[in-house]
Amino acid sequence: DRRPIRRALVSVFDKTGLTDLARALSEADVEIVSTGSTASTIREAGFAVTDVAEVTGSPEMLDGRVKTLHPRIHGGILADLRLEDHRAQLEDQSIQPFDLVVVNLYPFEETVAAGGTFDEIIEKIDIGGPSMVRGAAKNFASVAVVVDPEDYARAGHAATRGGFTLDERQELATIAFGRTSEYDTAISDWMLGQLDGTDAEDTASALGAGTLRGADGGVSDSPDAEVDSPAYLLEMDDEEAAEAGLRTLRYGENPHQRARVAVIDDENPGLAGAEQLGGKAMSFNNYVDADAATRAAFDHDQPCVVVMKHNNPCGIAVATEDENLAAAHARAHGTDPLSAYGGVIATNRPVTLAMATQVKPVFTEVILAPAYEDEALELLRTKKNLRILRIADRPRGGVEIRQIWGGSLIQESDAYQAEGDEAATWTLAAGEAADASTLADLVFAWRSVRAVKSNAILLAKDLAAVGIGMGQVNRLDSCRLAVQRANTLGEHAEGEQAPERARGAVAASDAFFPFADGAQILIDAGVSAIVQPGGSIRDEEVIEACRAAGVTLYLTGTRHFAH
Ligand code: 93A
Repeated sequence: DRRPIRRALVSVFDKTGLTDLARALSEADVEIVSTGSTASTIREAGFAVTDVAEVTGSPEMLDGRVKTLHPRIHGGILADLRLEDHRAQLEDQSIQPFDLVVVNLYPFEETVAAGGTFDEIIEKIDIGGPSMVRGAAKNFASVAVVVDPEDYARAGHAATRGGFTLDERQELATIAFGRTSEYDTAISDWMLGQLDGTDAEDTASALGAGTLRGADGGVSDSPDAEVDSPAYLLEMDDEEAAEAGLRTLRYGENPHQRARVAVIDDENPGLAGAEQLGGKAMSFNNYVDADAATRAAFDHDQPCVVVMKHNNPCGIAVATEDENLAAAHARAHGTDPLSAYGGVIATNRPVTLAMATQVKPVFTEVILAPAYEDEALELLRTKKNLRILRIADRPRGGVEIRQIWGGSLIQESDAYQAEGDEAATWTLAAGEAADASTLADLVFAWRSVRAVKSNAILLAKDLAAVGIGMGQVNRLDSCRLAVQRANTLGEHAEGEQAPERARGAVAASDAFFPFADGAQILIDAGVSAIVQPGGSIRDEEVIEACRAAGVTLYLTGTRHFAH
């Protein structure tokens, strides 16, 4: 399947190795057809060469923009010589076929790198060269194509040995398409860099390019400079998205926002690829709350139930050793029964029928658990809208990425591995050491408070939150809110007053009290013990307030902000 080389088209910008190639081809009696300065270089070296203009019958035009773009050239490159009909057509037009095409392209990349002007760079976009290369590569059945001076020696050698084999021609064609593809990518990247930021992004996503260039907006050799265009993640069609592990959501945080969810690791799909056992499709906000809920539930080693609303727990409780999960759910629901309406429930244990029976009457958006007892699942499935998800046991720790303007924040996830999280390491700063049940509540409160958006104050009693103050811009207000919610939201019969649950509760604060005033609010409400990191320059004032009231105060030395 060798094809003898009788006629070669040679058009090279870089003349490296050209003379040696011309010599080898001449010695093998190959006719060389060449463009302007390629032809003159060969001729000056003393070898015979035919000018392209002689073949086409028309002169180079438009400052060289049109040299080889002619049927007498491209017919000779593209004819499939295995076909009788193609051979006949060439004969009709007296076009002679080429057996070898040797081209290297205008130095576009080099001109950009050398800081050429806009017009210089545009002129270095080779049109005729890639056309010949692509034509010859497509027609590797009949033609051999060489784009790399490194391969000239091979070409000369092949000419004397009866030509390249089919396999060799196919390999050369593959190299050739690699080169034209690289060349066009360089052009496309440079063009994109000529647009201003907004246009570049729009254009990139309209092209489905998927990548944008680095901050300099220019061409970079380093693929590291490429960043994923978030717009592209929404713009690609559903089929493409599915291939990339993306699923289209009905909408985003609000109905006018398009949205998708991406599974990063098929092996560990986590929440993003969790198995849904019932209910409507998950929404964007469902995922946000489900994420926070599962994290909070798996922060606890004991059986735990969390009720999440708007990324904050409105209920959280754990079960004691001789209790079942339903007891924890009842207490978590009891933290704030009003807000539990429309919540997302997560647990770190299999859902029992008893728990499912309690969940059923409460309007709930999503329930997530590592497993469901058969009867529990059957019962929950009678609620057509309730999204039921089976999740793996959620590991603690890992790495998390949050997007900011122009970049990302990357950090180790917060987890209870920090020094100071073990009660044994806490410092008793005021009052008497807590008894076993108070200490258990303090440990529960400390483990739960980090699920609350800062500034966070969590009041707990009997292994359940009873009052949560979340997301306030000062700690004093979070203390007020925790107490107020503890004393107004407890379950009570109609017409009866809500139980004053702050009295006798314990309190956890996610970060130190900058002043004694916040702690004083808790003390006045009757909390029996407080756990907080400490570390404020006014720690002494806080300690003194607790001491004066006989309130137990532990310092952990560790804080757990959640912003
Ligand atoms: O200007 S082009 O885009 N138009 C053409 O028709 C054409 N034909 C060959 N560029 C063209 N070439 C390129 O010219 C080749 O890719 C090669 O890089 C260069 C060789 O020209 P010369 O032999 O005059 O140095």
